[in-house]
Amino acid sequence: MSYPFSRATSQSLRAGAVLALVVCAAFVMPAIFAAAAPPVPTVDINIAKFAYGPKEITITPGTKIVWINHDETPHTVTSNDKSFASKGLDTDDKFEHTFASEGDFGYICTVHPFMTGVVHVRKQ
Ligand SMILES: [Cu+2]
Repeated sequence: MSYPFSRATSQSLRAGAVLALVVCAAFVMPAIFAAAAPPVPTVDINIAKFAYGPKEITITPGTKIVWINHDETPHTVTSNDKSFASKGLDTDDKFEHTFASEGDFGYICTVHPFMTGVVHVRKQ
């Protein structure tokens, strides 16, 4: 009499199939949504010769700025309103900040306060 055995096998196969579907959905669905999400617009600001380049920039909300220190000297990116602040950036170090809302964000290098920059965030 193999009926009870095959019934149990069938049930465990079905359970396995359901589990496989759940696992598949858990891993594949987020990937689909991630692929559908638009990429975050990104702008680089270079730090070189004790200056931010460009020193002044206008972006739209949701844009990410990446500051890159090309100098041999450490610099920081420290906003006047303290809404963002990097650590000391060594050569080739990067600091990034995504600007969610509109405003004018002035910033300085705390090591060299004569180094200033400003980010204007404006809806188009
Ligand atoms: Cu500096």
